[in-house]
Amino acid sequence: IEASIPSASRQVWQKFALKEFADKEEFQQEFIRHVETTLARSMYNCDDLAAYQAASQAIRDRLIVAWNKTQQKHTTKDRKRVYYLSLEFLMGRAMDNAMLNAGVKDITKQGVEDLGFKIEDLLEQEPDAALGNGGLGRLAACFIDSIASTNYPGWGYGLRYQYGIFKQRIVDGYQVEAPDYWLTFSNPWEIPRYEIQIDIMFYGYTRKYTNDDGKVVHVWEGGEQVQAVAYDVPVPGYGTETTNNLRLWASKPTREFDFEKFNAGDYESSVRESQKAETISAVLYPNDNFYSGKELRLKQQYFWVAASLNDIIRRFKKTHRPWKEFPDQVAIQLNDTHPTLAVVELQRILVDMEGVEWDEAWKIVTSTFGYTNHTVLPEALEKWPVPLFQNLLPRHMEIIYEINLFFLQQVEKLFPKDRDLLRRVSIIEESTPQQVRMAFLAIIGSHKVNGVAELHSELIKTTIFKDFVTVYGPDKFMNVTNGITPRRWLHQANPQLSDLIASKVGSYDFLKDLNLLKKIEPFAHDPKFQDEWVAIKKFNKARLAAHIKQSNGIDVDVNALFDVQVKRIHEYKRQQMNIFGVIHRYLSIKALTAAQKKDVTPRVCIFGGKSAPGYYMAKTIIKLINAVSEVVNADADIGDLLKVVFIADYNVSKAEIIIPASDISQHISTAGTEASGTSNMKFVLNGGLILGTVDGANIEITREVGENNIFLFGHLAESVEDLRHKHRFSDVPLDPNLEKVFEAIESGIFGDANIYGSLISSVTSSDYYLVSDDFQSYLDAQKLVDQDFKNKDTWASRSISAVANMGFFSSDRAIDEYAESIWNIEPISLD
Ligand code: GLS
Repeated sequence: IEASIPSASRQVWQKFALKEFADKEEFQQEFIRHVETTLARSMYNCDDLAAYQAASQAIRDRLIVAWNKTQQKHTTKDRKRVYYLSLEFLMGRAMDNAMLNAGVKDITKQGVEDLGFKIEDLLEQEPDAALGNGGLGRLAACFIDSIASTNYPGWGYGLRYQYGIFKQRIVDGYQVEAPDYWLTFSNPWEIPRYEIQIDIMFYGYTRKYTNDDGKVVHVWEGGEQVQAVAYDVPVPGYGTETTNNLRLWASKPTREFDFEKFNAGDYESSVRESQKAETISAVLYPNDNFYSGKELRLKQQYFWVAASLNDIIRRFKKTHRPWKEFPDQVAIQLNDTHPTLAVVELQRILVDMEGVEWDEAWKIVTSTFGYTNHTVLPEALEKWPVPLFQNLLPRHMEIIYEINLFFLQQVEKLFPKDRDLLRRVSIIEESTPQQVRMAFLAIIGSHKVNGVAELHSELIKTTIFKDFVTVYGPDKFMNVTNGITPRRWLHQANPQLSDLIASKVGSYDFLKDLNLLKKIEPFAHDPKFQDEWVAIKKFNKARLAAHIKQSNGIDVDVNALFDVQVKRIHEYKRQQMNIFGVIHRYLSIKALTAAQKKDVTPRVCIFGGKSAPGYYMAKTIIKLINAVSEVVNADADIGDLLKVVFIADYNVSKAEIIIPASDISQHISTAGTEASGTSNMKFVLNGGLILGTVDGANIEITREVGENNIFLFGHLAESVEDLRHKHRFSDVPLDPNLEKVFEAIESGIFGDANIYGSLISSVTSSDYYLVSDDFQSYLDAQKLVDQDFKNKDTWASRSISAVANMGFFSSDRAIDEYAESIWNIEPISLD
């Protein structure tokens, strides 16, 4: 390596190599150095923000020492690595996690206290890195935490959006979006790599010629160029020095951006061109589980995929191995279909640029990629119109046709004369215009395809990808049930519960081996342990109550049952059913006598979540929740028996406050629609019980914690199709309780009923999400919750048992499964 220092000089380097700070004083020294030099401030003008920045710079320096060591080790070991390609990394805040994983939490806490600050105040200064929409993006964040914590060599690749998911305000009950410009103050957790610049081309044309060896060579040229610049985010593992890398790409104009115009004095239009380049990575598309076929989105995808592959290949080439060994060194995981262009791009690089034969190249490609599907919802499946695709990426379009041709020939051989099968599995959908089916391309280009919970993995084999099971056999398809990192979702969000568990487990080892939670099960019926357990829940509820008071001005009673549904607002997740249930509860309480009211279990119904900006129905649901909240909370007949709260701008850092405070959380999607869900796991891990449908990971949670420790209701996935059919072809009577709820809304007690017309008619006409079919069963389950919550001891023991059995849902377990059965990689120890 050219830039390496000659051996003779290395001693000096080693002598002065940066060391990790070992104690409080060393931290303070670094802190003050950053205040005085990096920030150019002093003790006379150091506010909480400056203190946060200085502290995070000091911690970041420490991460970089470990990061350098890790990268050197991984380079010299030269073993296979995994690259996790995800358009979303919903990281949240970094500082608390960095302190914990780097093992400097106490040092930092005491260190800043002596200097006149409180650590909690500093942590509050950090904006969330909200580069994702919901579960899919947060899963990627948990996964890279686990890859580092389990010592696997692996990088994440994503986009460095300047605007993350929008900020949500509630105005007059409606969602209003504001841009999330999260980089106002420099981001201490990223290292710009201005030297890593990669040219990316769009548009242009293709041509071919025959070279001197008689080989046909394809060229793609004449397009627009932009540059990808790398920003590295260190990802520290917990309880290990391993610190991996998350590389995020930002788009910049190329150096030669339009010299002609510039020289001709047309500065404005030359600058406009350069601004256009920067918009590629400017903003995250705010849709969850929904495809919107915008050209800029396809540009983002190609930009990110091309930069990442270029980087991966550059690293591979340094080892001077033959191409056929590429899959022995590199595993690439496609997080949903968003990075599927990588399949085509790798084939293009191998065939067009590196002169590898098509068949050999295709073998390398398919051995390299794995594809994770995250949804069966038809509206979420990516299909790009051929004309748009062809214009933006002409050579890629040709290669896709070629891949499709070879694939269909293979199918034809296996199933001669089945023309309909060929039509069904073709990458190109024969519609007008034709469409490129990205999921099919991802399946054909990968050696393994996985779903994210058992039911979901079965469903993809029997519904959307059925024909591919026919073609490839069942072995290509597998399940890896999602998981969550216990570092953030237990220890960081709920430090007291983590401490209590540690007192029984005997150490914090459960944060690395979550199955050790089993050790608390013998204490499920221990009154003293129960008391401590319940006191912590109450503390967390008080913390949330204070937040609610501050943000909504609503007083809630911490002794009431806290019932929480926080997630993206979507019809399939059925927040509408929840709010209809709340209205039913409200009407029921109002009909009670004073004596009867004494038996009511007081409840606080808490909602949170963002709607996609263009999703009318979801926005109407938010409006209804807020309208009900206003009426119910102001009703003197009701008092503390029922409160309804919509917490605005739900995000990762709010989740860390909300989740530990729940008694019951709702995961009530129509059976078969929620691929997995991951917040369900977070709630149970924090001692909350679930009210849920037989869907996604709820099913495996039930298996692990036992049927007594979860409230299940509703129709099963296998009945959904029949029920929908009935709604289409006959008059299904509306559930009578739901009818009363609709009458109440239509009477205007929650304001202008016209606003909710479409919400009601979606249930009364087709009821695609089976709200009416499940409503009675839902109310019954709710009744059981009310009754059971009265028995405090039993409730506590169920909560403890449930937590004791959550070991399976660590993302460390999920990553081990991916490593073993898809990536074929092994951990590397740093010693
Ligand atoms: C999602 C699913 O909807 C969730 O059920 C799943 O838990 C998550 C991670 O696998 O992926 N798919 C999606 O498009 N957004 C999601 O949150």
